[in-house]
Amino acid sequence: MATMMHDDGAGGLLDNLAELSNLTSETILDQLKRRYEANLIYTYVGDILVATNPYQMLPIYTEEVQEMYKGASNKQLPPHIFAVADRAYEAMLYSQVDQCFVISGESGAGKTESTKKIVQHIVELCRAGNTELEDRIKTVNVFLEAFGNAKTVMNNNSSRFGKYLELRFDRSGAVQGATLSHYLLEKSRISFRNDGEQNFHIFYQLFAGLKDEGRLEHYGLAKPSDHNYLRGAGAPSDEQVLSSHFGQEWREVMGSFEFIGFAKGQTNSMIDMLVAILHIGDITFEPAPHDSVTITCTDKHLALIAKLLKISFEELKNAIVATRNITRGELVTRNFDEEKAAANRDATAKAIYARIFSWIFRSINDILKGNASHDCLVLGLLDIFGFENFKINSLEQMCINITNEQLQQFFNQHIFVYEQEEYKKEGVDFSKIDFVDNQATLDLFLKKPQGIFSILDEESRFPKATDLTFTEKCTAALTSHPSRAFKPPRSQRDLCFTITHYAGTVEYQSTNFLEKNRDTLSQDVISVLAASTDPLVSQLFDPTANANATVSTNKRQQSLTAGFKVSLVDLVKRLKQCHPHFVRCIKPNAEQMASRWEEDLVSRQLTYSGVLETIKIRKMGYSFRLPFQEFVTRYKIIAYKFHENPMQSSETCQVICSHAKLDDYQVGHNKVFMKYNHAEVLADLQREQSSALVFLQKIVKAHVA
Ligand code: AOV
Ligand code: MG
Repeated sequence: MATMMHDDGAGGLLDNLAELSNLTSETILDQLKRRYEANLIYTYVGDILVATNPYQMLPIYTEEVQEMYKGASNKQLPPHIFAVADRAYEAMLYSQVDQCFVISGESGAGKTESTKKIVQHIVELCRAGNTELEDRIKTVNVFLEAFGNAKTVMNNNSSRFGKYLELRFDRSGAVQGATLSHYLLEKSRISFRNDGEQNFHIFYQLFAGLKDEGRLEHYGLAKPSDHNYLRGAGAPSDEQVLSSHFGQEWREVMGSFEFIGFAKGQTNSMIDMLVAILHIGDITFEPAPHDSVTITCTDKHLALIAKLLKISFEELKNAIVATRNITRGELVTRNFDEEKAAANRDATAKAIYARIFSWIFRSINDILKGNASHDCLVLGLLDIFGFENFKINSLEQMCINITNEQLQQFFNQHIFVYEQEEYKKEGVDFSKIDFVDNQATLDLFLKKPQGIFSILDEESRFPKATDLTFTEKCTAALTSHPSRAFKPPRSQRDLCFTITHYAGTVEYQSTNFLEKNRDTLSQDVISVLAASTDPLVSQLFDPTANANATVSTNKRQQSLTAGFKVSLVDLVKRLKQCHPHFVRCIKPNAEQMASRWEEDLVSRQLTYSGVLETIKIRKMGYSFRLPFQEFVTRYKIIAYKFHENPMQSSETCQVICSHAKLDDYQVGHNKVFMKYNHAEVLADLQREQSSALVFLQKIVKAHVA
């Protein structure tokens, strides 16, 4: 790892905080702050990259910079996200082992931007491969963000889903294909948003785009604020939607669909479905006798929805207000009351959107799959939704925060647990470093039968259960949980509880937890949509097709949290198969402003993410380690003559290390343990010796000739 000091003396800025001699929270904060003020947003902690969000475009991602960072592992360069990308790509080729990037940080800290920079650099590194595929991989982001991101109070472009991109390479490093998985789209945003938040970007882009194309009228649209799903405190005004960047973004989204290879007919069906979602949100009801409802919006309105979705008007009307079952050979109709009818309407809109989202992923995967060889190397990039703590937090925030909790645990395992286990196994001297282990908090959610998810699932299956009985059961079972992370509501009848997460204390409102967890869509609605004459609509709702083959939605009968748990386990399994590279994103202020440093906010993030402990373990520990055999093969040239073949033993490794004048290394039972900067020292010496050898061989050759 290249590391550098920018100026001398006590006031110097360190590229790698593991070099700090006086290691305290204050010195770390001081370094990061002064680096941030000098627009040095990247800093190493051993081999981990800390990235502080600059909230402004810095000229550090240009082609020239990219060129400079090619082969960065062997150069003395300041810390950079490109260097991390480069190192992972090199490591993959050198060791022929799959690698992954684990990018963490709270909402708005810069995870998605970091992911994009890594993709940008990796695509550049493997230019020799399938260039069309590389360009497609870069383009995919445009519409994934349009459909999956939205403005929240924490981030104007917040990812409302998690994604894991796997880039596949042949053994020589040429890109062969890519696969994208998505995790838990926050589809509730379609029908409900907290104050100050917006719906998914695509709806505003759609409006502005259709206006520019003069097609609003054709779709029965006029102003964004006419539609329930686009209203609310914090929604952009009509002028803002119709006369802003959204129109341009729409053209980019459409251009990307075309470039990636989506058929025009399918894109058009998708547009029809998006418009239908907005119109579905405007279906209104009034109570009618016998706990039923009458639809109060016009037939014209319903007919428009039916036309857009190419379904039967009558059947749509029936499926929205009631459900029919054949019971013992008889058709039984059960009417919905106002609340149920509204929930059914919103569930329909959310299901259409979620299925479009999954379909986009499936289509991308078909297009990007490339050469599906089994003998390939993988670089995985994980970009999830960051830790959230809003005024009102619901089941979605809970799943988001558990995912972050799980990633923190993955980080802890790698940085602290495995590390210390290996020192012990290899007989290496090491004083133990304590860290905050969050396994008990994960158990509080995930453990059977007494975790929050198990209790929620059990209650969801029980027709008489309510959000209150769920909250009461949690209180009874978990108030004295060993994690001590669960705090019951203040009053017995309150629908809330508090969890102390690794990154902060969050109060969850348990209102609607059961309904959200059941995640049911009326069978009647499914049947109506499956019978659509539009091939895409019917395909998305075809009950016989294995339609939703992506991780988050393939378990259609499962509850939301059961599906979530399966995908979380799958994600961790995949990450464990790779060698991880960690990027920790830091949010410098809550206002999303450039050049603004809020000490408390940063300090809190450094504390909960365990940066101080990480620096300690990186400073004291040995992040670069090689088995004797590999060490001797790579570096024997430093201490031995070309024709010599020393034993691949601990003694030989000692000889090489002392020739290289390494100061603080240890030789274990099977491996040499070195500091993160030793790799560079050894590589320099190895290069020097190799070029001297080549030079000598040339002279000898010339002499003999
Ligand atoms: P997130 O992915 O971590 O939040 P983003 O990557 O979306 O955060 O970053 C939030 C915003 O910060 C971006 O839209 C940019 O305006 C700005 N930003 C981040 N990184 C950079 C950078 N390197 N250079 C310039 N601006 C940057 V969330 O998805 O909400 O958890 O769910
Ligand atoms: Mg994001």
